[in-house]
Order: sequence, then structure tokens, then C-alpha cells
Amino acid sequence: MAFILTEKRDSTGIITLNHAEKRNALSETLIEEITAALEGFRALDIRAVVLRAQPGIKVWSAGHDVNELPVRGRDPLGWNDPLRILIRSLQEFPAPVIGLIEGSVWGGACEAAMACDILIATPEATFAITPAKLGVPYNLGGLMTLINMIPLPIVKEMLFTAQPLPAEQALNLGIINYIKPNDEIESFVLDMAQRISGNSPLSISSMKDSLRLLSSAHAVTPDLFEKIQGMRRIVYDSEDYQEGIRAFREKRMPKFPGK
Ligand code: LCV
Repeated sequence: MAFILTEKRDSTGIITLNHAEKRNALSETLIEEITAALEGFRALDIRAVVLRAQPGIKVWSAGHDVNELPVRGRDPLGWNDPLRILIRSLQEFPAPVIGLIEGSVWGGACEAAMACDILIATPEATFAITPAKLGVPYNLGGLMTLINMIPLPIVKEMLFTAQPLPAEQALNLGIINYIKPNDEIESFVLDMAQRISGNSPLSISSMKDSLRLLSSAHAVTPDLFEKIQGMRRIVYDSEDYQEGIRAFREKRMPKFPGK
């Protein structure tokens, strides 16, 4: 069964998340379909991509498929894990990716949305970054994506409270580019994609990649990297992590032992 729909409209490629029964959770299968669609778009001279969910959806994506998180003793957000592959494929795609956001966005799906180049949301859209709800230690690259997009006090509030940020606040903070009503957002996004497609794809792809490289250019020494990885390992080896996954599976609130 296809967990996404794809469409080509002139020089715009549209990817629609289409696994509503699992709230478009970012499973390995769904992510493989997205990355394959992006590869296919490269061959079709696509000059702008729209990443969306089904029109009128209540949950844009519930984030990482929790059932695919490793049970114990392995970094849940390692370089080769599907979510990291998805983030890189969006950031490295040569043409701009416009995120069309309707509904609530959770966990790693927030980072996937923020890995898009331009974000346009409906007024009801919300963004909740939730590793603290699961006892997950977010990874270095993911934190970089967030602090490149969101002022640090807001990143801390979102990570520590795991509460949804409303679209209006996201707009005021410059996290999203526009808020558009449900009945206007699709045409607004497609018009923007059309305008982008009329410009030089070579100029745009070199500027997109340069901005990615410049924004990720941070001096992380081996000591600093190993210190952060050591802190993260304590968390993903912890009882907190076990309890977060278990509580999700048992559909109950977690009771974190803090060890
Ligand atoms: C697998 C799911 C999921 C799901 N995975 O519908 O950012 S990090 O570090 O935390 C990272 C590791 C990450 O992204 O973790 C995931 C973070 N996501 C969340 O915390 C959101 C978890 N989901 C929810 O809170 C609710 O599902 C929302 C509020 C999104 C929607 O609630 P609603 O009542 O509409 P259900 O909860 O009933 O979910 C419908 C089906 O989708 C599955 C869920 O298990 C259920 O499946 P069953 O019908 O088989 O029981 N589902 C939802 N989210 N992230 N599966």
C-alpha cells in the first residue's frame, strides 16, 4: 500500500503523506517512499517540491514511528536511521521544498517540516517537539536544525514542555513564512512553486546548498562531540527511555523514574 501520493504539476512535484490511520507516522516504509519520490523528481527536472498531507487533515504527521524506535542500548536517532535520512534528503534536494502544513505536527515531523525551505501553514496548525515525552535524547544534527530555525528560548520551551506551538506564534517567530486559510493555502503554495520554477534552477540550487552548508558550519571539536554523545547515551540507555516507549505502547501517561 502506498503511504504517500505523488503528483507532477508543470515543474512542481507534490508529495502527499497518505497514511492517516497511523497519523502519517514517519515509518521506515513511508520515509523510503518519500526519498524515492524525491529521487524520481530529480530525473524529471522538478524545480519546486510541495510536501503536504491530505487536505483538511487533523494530524499532518505524528513524527517518528515510535514502534520502530530501538528498544534498548542503541542510539534511536543515528546517522543511518530513517528520520535522519529523511531530513538530509529534504535539505539536500536541489530544488526548494515548500512545506504545506495543515493540522498538528509532532516530534521528528517538526524537524522534517523545518527541513523544508519554506513553510506555509493553516491557522490551526501546531508544532510540538516531543523527545522529552518519550525519554529520547534528541541528536546533534536535529538540535542544529532546530536552533537554526527557532530562537533558543523557544527551542528550550518546546523541547522541555513538549507542548504544541500555535501557527500564529510560529509565524511571529519567523519559523513559518505565511499563515493561509484552508481554502486558499493550496493555490497560494502552488503559485509560489510556479514562481520559483520560473527562476534559474542552477542559481537556486547553488544558493540553497550554500545556505545549508553555511548554517551547519559550527566548530564541534571531537571532545565536544564525544561529550554530547556520552550524555545522550546515558539517556537512551536509561529507564526513562524504556518507560517512554512502554507508556506510548500501553497508551498511558509515562511515569519517568529519572534514572
Ligand atoms: C507510531 C503512531 C504514532 C507514532 N508512531 O490518534 O521527536 S522525538 O525525539 O520524540 C522522535 C523520536 C519522535 O518523533 O517521536 C514521536 C513523537 N510523536 C508523538 O509524541 C505523537 C504521538 N501520537 C499522539 O500523541 C497521537 O497519536 C496524536 C495526538 C498525534 C493523534 O491522536 P489521535 O487520538 O488522533 P491515536 O493516538 O488514536 O493514533 C491513531 C493510531 O496512530 C498510531 C497510534 O498508535 C494509533 O494506532 P492504533 O490505531 O493501531 O492504536 N500512532 C500515532 N502516533 N508517532 N504510531
